Amino acid sequence: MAAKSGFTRPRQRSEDSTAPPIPSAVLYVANCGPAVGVTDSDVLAAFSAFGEVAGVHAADDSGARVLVRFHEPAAAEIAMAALNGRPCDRLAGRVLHIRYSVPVKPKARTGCSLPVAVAASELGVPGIYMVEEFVTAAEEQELLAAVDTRPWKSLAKRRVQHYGYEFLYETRNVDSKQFLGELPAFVSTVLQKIISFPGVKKCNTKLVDQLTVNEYPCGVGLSPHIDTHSAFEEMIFSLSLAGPCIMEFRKYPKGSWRAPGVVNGADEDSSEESEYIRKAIFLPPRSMLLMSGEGRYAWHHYIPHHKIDDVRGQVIKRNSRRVSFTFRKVRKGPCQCEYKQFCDSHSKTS
Ligand SMILES: O=C(O)CCC(=O)C(=O)O
Repeated sequence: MAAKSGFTRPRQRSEDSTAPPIPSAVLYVANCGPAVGVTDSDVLAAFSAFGEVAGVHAADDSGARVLVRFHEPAAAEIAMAALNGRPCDRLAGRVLHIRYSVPVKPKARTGCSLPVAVAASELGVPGIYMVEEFVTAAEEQELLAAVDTRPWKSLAKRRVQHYGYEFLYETRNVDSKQFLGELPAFVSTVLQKIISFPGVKKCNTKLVDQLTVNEYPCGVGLSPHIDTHSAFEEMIFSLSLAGPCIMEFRKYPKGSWRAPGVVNGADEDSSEESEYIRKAIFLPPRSMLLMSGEGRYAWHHYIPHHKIDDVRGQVIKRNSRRVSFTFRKVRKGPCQCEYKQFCDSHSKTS
């Protein structure tokens, strides 16, 4: 969406920067969008009070950030002064966080496609494990049928369901005090099987207690992100159903953790660092992926927004949908990982 609109999230300004932000006619508005109950027409009504609005677009696939494009930069400036960090009457007192948006930079062409691993042992990312045919075709159909009879929540480009704890896209965290209940019975076979998954560390309590089901239509992927350390424990399992995809892992050598909603979940065009290590793995339907250790804590994972994937010269079409079941365990205290520069718990205590 950001790429379609031609604008994206501005760079994070360093704290000691004294340069004022450069005004533009396009505002990047956080805490606003369908995931937080605000429709495009609500946004239009709220911002039209300051000048003629040329369009409202999703800023990324979070459903909680939009781009508001004015015809005149002066109108954007007035809206910014009136609404940034203040309750907006026309949006039931919602506090918006607004910055001037910037044009999307053309992507650097590498000239070569990324080799795609078909086994975790070939991937070269520590802590990543993958098992093919983790569930049978019959179990896959049962899991899909179970979620298809339950209500979906629509985000900008995909649909989700949450069990155990609600995942909050605005903060990329959970409210650990709001327990929704045990994980549903339809995943009990999966839960039994993951105990003996390669790479699983022994655990005296439940291995997982939160489930996010994602349904991606063909051509839709997921923005690069590291799951917030303070939200979830070390092991994250993701079961692919209904269709295949490629998952890319990115390590930013100078990478650091930034506030949720700024880098975590940012759209793919807004990476601030151009240099990073890229690795990719093919995830067939019915495969289970475990992200743990360095691969979970220090590498971003990302699903490219493709309709077709090139796996070692073989063209693999994405299906009409891919449904993933991501199992995580909600963290109850601060994260004690050794990857401090990626850790929000560390940044809060230091
Ligand atoms: O779809 C997947 O396999 C991964 C989902 C994921 O990373 C997420 O929900 O944060």
